[in-house]
Amino acid sequence: LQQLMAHYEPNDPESIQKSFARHLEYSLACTRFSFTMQDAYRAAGLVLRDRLLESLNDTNTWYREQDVKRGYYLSAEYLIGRHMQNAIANLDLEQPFKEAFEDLGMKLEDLFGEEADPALGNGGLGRLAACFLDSMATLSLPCWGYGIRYSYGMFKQGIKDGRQIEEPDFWIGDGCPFEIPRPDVTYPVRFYGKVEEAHENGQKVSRWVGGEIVQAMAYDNPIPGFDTYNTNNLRLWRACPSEEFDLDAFSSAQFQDAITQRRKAEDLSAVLYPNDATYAGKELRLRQQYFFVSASLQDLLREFIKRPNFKWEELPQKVAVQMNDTHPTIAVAEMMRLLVDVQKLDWDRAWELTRQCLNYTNHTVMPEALEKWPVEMMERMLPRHLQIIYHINGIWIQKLLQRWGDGPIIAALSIVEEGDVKKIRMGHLAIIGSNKINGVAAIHTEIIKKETFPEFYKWCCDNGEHNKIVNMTNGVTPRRWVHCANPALSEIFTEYLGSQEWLTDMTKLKVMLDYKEDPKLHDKWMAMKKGCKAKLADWLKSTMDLEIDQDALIDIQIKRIHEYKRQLMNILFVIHRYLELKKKSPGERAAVQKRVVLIGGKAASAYVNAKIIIKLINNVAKVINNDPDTKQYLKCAFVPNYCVSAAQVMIPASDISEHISTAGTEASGTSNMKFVMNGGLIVGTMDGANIEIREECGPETMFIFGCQENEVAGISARAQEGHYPIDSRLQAVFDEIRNGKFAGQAEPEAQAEFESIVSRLCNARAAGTWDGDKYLVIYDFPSFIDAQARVDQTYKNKSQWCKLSIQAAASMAQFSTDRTMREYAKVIWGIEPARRPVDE
Ligand code: DL6
Repeated sequence: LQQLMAHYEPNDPESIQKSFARHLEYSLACTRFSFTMQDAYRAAGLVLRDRLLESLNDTNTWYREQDVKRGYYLSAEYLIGRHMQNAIANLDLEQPFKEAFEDLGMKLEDLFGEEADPALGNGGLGRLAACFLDSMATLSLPCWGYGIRYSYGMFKQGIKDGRQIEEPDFWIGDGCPFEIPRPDVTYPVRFYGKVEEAHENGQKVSRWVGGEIVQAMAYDNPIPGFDTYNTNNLRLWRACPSEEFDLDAFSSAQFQDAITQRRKAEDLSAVLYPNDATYAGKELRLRQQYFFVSASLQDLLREFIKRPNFKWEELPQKVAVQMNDTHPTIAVAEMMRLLVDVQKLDWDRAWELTRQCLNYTNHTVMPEALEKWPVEMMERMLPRHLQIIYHINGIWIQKLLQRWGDGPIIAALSIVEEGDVKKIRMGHLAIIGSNKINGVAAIHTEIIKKETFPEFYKWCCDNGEHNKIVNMTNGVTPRRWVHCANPALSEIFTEYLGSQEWLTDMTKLKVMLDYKEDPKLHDKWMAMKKGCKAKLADWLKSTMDLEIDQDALIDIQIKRIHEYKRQLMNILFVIHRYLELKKKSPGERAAVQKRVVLIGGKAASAYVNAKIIIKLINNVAKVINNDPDTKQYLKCAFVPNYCVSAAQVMIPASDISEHISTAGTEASGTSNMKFVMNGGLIVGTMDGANIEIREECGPETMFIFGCQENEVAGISARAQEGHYPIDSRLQAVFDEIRNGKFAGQAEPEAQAEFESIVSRLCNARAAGTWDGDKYLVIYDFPSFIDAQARVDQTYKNKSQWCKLSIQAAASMAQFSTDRTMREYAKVIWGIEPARRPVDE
């Protein structure tokens, strides 16, 4: 058997075809005469899965044999996107797959189109986690991801009468051919119950008993690296009821209870919370977090303990854990529980190990995203953890008192927030229990030190731990975001560089700078953009029946809808552009640069203002696109259901994209990186990673506008004093909205909403609060208009534009997640690559 199993599935086209036919017939029970495209996709997925499995198992064996230090990424969200195209590329199977399927009369693109888009995340944080997985595998880093296998991912966004509607996304409907259920890998996870004190061998011990137990079952998702034989794993946990069905209950009144209990267990991993930057404080959310954290830590400790002659002292040399935002930070208390209560280590030793192994990333400056759990809830649900947290806090406060004496800083630094509702601050727990804390772009890391956690930073500096808070600028994977999303651009790079090496070392792209003025390259580059625009046009036509002029400048803003991201400012500018066009004679209009403005993104279901902004965009689009005077020159659309696969079509086609958050509010942004890698230029503020992209690519490649982060407080203060003039061009836009141009009597509800948005912005006295122009739309608007005018002006000169586009795309090496992951591995985790040798 060992010999039989040692053989690898061959990768030539004929073997792929045979394997495909076998899966169609035997795995999916199709017949030669009847199978659908969906069947074909699933069978092709299984062909890939066979190969992924071989590599996953061998990689893991290799890591074990080498006894390497392992990294574990704990994240409540992974916005993975479709697997198939990426897996084919990373396994280096593009050519044989293409041949195999073309020979069978099928196009690979059609197969790709059959795959559901696994959206187990909300936005930036989840997509970043997915890019990290790709880079960890590509760098042969022995790292796994852990998360939740939600049955329903991010909701599907529909638009009805201009408003967002949310539909469930049952992405695993017909099963996902890429995942591997592991019924043999399950862990019990307890909730509720009580803590009993007891004595064991003369020691006082705590026992968490009673309550309910849910089983966490593993589903493995192989993550193949590019240009390596390593395949890592994303292990997602599904909640299952603990006990099998009690048939006796059929005849008793407990039957209903039994069903309810089972359902409650299954509910745990049923749905992803659709909020990104706001924290809702719901009990199910804490249950989800503890569920996946407990299962993951049990699993990784089991792996550690399995090593021959393991010693607890070695844990930090063998294990590094990254907590992705506050969502998994109950890990601090759970690690302590597992080490103290289960493994019987003494407290101090366990605390040292915990603190050395765990690390925490902050992803947002929005204070409302830093989770806090009511003590009452935690006491009921996780009574032992509350005890542990109190104990950690007690020791921490003692340390603070010893150094600084009593004062307000003690309350500010405590894990427990006093008040009407006493709460546990998970951000504080994470910082105290971590080895390193990091921000996700240079400006963001500075804000964390000075504004989000200033007292902690003071503590670190006082203790000589200046490097405890570090910066790890985000990135994106060039495999998905250039090679798969934009094959034509990938071909250009490969042609000019003579190899695909740039896909694992983007510094190689600097060579392109030598050709940035070369007319031959310009021709190819423009043809590439044209092709991407044609693809976008087809996609818009087929998905939303929108026709666009492919010669127009394509201007895109795609991201979650948030007031701080200022989609509102974008649509106000579109109205301004429209009004300007209307003023012109037909002859004058013809001289204006044609533009198509596309805006897409989901709003959290309870985020009222964000939903009004979506409605406004749709209503403005309706007016503009139907105005015979202007529709040739300006088109605008809200693109529904923005998701990873939509991004893969939209991003390559853009000429410019909007990254226009108020300075100091966007932690990093990552779509900015994807756009520039695809030769799009940025209209942006000095915020997040825009700042670093500008440094790398050159200021001439970016249309920067707006106030700087250090000016925001002063401007807000002046605004509150009433010194907040409104530019006449913006005033004209406001007047048009108020006069009912975009809703009016036909839609009184929408009219009232739009007016309320305008009034709120103009309520200068309340600026700096939720009620005023908190995000300085009015202040930044005139310079936004200027930036857009510079865009039009620059775009007139096609070869200048092309040169800037090449220059920017070729200067993006810093923003590959390969660079980011190398930094995490070196600075935070202390993990080395462990490349699996070539198989004989
Ligand atoms: O770090 C990834 C990504 C950043 O690029 C975005 O700037 C930031 O908004 C996003 N944050 C979230 C929500 N975070 N929480 N909690 O997605 O992270």
